[in-house]
Amino acid sequence: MNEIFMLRALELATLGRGHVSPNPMVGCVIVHGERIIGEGWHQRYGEAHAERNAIFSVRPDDMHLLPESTAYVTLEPCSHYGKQPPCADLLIEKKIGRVICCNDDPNPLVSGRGFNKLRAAGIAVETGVLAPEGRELNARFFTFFEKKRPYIILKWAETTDGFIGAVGGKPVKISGDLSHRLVHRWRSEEDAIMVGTNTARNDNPSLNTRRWPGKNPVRIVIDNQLSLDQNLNLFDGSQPTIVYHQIDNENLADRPNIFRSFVTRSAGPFLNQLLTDLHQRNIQSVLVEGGATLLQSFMDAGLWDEMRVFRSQTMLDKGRFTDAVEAPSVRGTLASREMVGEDELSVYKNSPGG
Ligand code: AOF
Ligand code: ZN
Repeated sequence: MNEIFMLRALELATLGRGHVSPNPMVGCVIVHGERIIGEGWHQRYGEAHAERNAIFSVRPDDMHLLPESTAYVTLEPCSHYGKQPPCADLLIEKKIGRVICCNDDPNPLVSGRGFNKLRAAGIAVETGVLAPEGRELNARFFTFFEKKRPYIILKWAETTDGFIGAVGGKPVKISGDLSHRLVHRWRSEEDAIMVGTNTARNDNPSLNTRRWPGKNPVRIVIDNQLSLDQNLNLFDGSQPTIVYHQIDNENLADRPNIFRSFVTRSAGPFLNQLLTDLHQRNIQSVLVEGGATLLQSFMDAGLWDEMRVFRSQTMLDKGRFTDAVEAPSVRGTLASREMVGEDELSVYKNSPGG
């Protein structure tokens, strides 16, 4: 039965998707005997945690059952005062009988302390139930705290003959309309979107979510020499844009919503420095949308968690585009494959379950 109730808690947690980052998605089910008497989830960043919502969903008539009930929570209850008071304290105050979780909270403010607090109050605690499912649900949150970098998704569209575009030319349309819309949805689910210099210059992308009703992520562009035209859509100020460059000049004037961030040549690999900076800015996930050089450098450094590749039915016909750019070759384990309109979408993961 433990797994069935935990599956329900995991399902509730997903209702927070797109609204709780950089917090994790968390769900909670309160069970008396075999009856669910309360349910809740973390609905919005800064607002009540899952346990609080679940406890206060219990009918007044059932409140006295809490000491004989079990709270199934997808993550270790928190023990600290953040934007919300500690969930462990609430569970203790309400005298919950038992707490069962999927995973320990990797956030150093909590990690282990939530469980210790509960145990010290005499509450039975069990963790590790559906642990892989819990980690998968919050892969971004776990990667952020464990690897000290954002979760990285590499995304591209390639033609049947294996090309991703042309070097200097106008953008070539590769994937179809449904895929395009899906990418806007993906953008709304991540904290940031990143492109390289050539993509910013040639495609002049807006990198927003205008085709999906979700939030707009932070935009990131690599512009080593600060050579990009300031009239590009990326610099329209509609969303924050972080520019990583290697020009050491303290006098660079920033504009509202444009943040220039210097990456030195001497202090270690560029990508590592960039990811450390993003970690410090509390960015938990990045969708890297190209071009080929940037995607390849993430792959070569082993710094990626997912690849999402559209294969379209179009041919680039190398005869017409002498400067056609070959798509990177995929790596990792195939996690899923489906059709999106006319395009085939394959998702690869760097580590199983990660
Ligand atoms: C829980 N239940 O539903 C969530 C937890 O600033 P705060 O107070 O919202 O705290 C955020 C941290 O609390 C977050 O980084 C994570 O460690 C934990 N999230 N904990 O017990 C929840 N969302
Ligand atoms: Zn909490």
